Amino acid sequence: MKDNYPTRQADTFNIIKREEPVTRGNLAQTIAAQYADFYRENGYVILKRIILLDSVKWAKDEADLIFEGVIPTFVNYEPDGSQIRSALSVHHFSEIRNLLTTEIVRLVKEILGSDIYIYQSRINYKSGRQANGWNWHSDFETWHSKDGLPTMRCLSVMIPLDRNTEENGCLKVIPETHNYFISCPKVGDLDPNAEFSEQVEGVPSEEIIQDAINKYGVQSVICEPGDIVLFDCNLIHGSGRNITTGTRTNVFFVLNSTENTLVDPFSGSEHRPKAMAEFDYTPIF
Ligand code: 6CS
Ligand code: FE
Repeated sequence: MKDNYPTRQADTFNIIKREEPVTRGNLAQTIAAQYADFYRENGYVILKRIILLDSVKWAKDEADLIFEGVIPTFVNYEPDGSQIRSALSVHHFSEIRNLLTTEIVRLVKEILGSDIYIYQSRINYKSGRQANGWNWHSDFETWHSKDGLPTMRCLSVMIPLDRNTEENGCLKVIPETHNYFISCPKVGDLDPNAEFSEQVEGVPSEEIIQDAINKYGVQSVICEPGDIVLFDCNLIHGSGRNITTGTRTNVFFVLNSTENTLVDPFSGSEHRPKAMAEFDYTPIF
């Protein structure tokens, strides 16, 4: 398959214009026009009070059991190994899965204009003071090069189980950056787990990030239980450390179009573990 977004192959940065549309379906039926426009223009949107607080509470209890190791799943550790950073394949657990309501699925199907399946599900814990942040990156840059995700017909639904604040390291986004692909240099063959816990490859240069910030600014995605955040797979995002003593637990469902299933990784490496990029393309409803 032709590679429209080559990355991690040369030793330079390169900016490529996005080819595919950000939204496809008739969103007017599922979401107020101003939210649809905001998402298309900025690459993300916060939808307030979408999920019942009871559902969030039950999911948080389940997330705690996963963090404590009572419920086993594929986990990824902080770079210093001190604690769990992310738990993956969490859509197999009922209370977590229940967060992804039929209304959310219907909305995402409308945005992507097709059936969808779960590409990746995870909980990012950022539990207390040892928790590190994330460097600026586009998820699509990793997923395209490492997993063989062909196009940008994919997005993340973030569901906060705790209030997300500046102090505990809320998600930060650079609006409008979803419209350009930033091709990054090759760094080396990193272990997928190491790469998952600390984005080293696929990080745009400081100059490119500074230019984007000068143009579009940085938005802090302050949100709370009950809300959801949708963000495009190519939006540049990152986050800071958690400097509080509390937790900042967020669930992510990465939803991909069934018309955008995986091919061989474009950077030529082996596929990552399936918990990072599922091969089960069964549509969800
Ligand atoms: O590599 C991944 O798939 C994950 N890593 C980061 C830093 N962001 C999103 C994604 O789930
Ligand atoms: Fe990310």
